[in-house]
Amino acid sequence: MSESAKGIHNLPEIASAFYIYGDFVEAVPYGSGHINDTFAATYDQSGRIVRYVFQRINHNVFKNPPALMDNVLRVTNHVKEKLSHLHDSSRRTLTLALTHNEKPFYRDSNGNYWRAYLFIEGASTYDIIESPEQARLAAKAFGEFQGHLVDLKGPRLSETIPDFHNTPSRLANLDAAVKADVCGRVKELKAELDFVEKRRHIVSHLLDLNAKGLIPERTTHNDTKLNNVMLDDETGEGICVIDLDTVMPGLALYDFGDLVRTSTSPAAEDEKDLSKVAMQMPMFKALAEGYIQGAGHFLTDSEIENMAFSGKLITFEIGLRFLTDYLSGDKYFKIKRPEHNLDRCRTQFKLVERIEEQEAEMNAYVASLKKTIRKKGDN
Ligand code: ADP
Ligand code: GN1
Ligand code: MG
Repeated sequence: MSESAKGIHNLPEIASAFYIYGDFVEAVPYGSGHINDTFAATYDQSGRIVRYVFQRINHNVFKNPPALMDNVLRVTNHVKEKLSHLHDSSRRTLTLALTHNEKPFYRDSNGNYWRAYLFIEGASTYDIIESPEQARLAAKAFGEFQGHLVDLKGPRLSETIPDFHNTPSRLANLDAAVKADVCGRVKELKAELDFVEKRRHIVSHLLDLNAKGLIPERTTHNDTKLNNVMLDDETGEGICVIDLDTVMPGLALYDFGDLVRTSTSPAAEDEKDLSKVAMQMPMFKALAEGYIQGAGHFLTDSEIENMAFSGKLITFEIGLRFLTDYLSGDKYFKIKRPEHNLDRCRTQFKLVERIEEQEAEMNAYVASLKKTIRKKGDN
């Protein structure tokens, strides 16, 4: 978020809308998400300083914030109930503060939608993976999160962004952006567009398996990048899955795939030096182990067999989205420099190549894990 974004919002007005005990002190920009505007808000509760998170929901991206907040409330209440036996259950799922008229969001005088969460203290998010153990614990937390939602009651959750992980439709969006070429950028992108051309045939694979009944629709997170899970500062455990805006019907492999995308490479998502991009096998192995620890009991054979493929597909898909946004004039993802989305696209495509080089080994490792868990299940 730009510094001016802080200036344009009336943060004391937002603070006064929520039923939060204590005196509002300040709210400062926080985190490195690409979509919402996030602030760490400080309150003085009789001399004790406590923090909340204020978030402006990006309503250009999420067209129906009330429906989105209804999803978030249902999901957080469900997970909280499941974990209520734990002594620290309030750190293990997001907790919404309500407004004075008991709503989970506030619409400010400029038409922006805001929500407030308890700040999860003593835990951190990471933009870049640091160790296989971190990868294992992050993947376990996302796998368990999917497990908690298996018996979510009530109607299907609203699709907060339709076709969010529909890779064929993401490719069609790129094709349309190339055709429109509103910024005259197509001429610079021969290498990237050739790269896409060679991989057109992979985009519908998971949806084809879904249509054949081999991969079921589930309630999934859909945005499982590493910085969307908070790891406990003491134990390293994935204590709380956050950024719940895209929790909706999806395929489990979308979640595992995005973990591969964000937790196997030592390079930043926008690294310019592509020689730093790598698919580190120890990270992949740890992710696969952690995810199976969290979710292995409900995954189908076909889901497990496509874990490595999902990493390639989702990395390719997000690369397509960055490229589309670059071609369309950077309307979707926040950028900090003119070629930011192109740099992000290039790291994604490089990682796809790195995955392709090692896909056979990745598949062999997952097959060995599958054998172990299915054997255990037989006993
Ligand atoms: P975005 O959709 O823009 O990615 P997130 O919901 O992921 O927004 O929030 C951005 C960052 O703010 C997170 O990566 C995390 O570091 C921090 N954050 C979000 N919610 C909380 C919370 N409840 N407690 C502590 N930190 C949080
Ligand atoms: C966005 O909100 P954030 O920064 O966690 C995006 C994801 C992309 C990701 C790429 C709603 O995630 O889909 O994978 O950027 N979220 C939305 O870093 O589009
Ligand atoms: Mg986020």
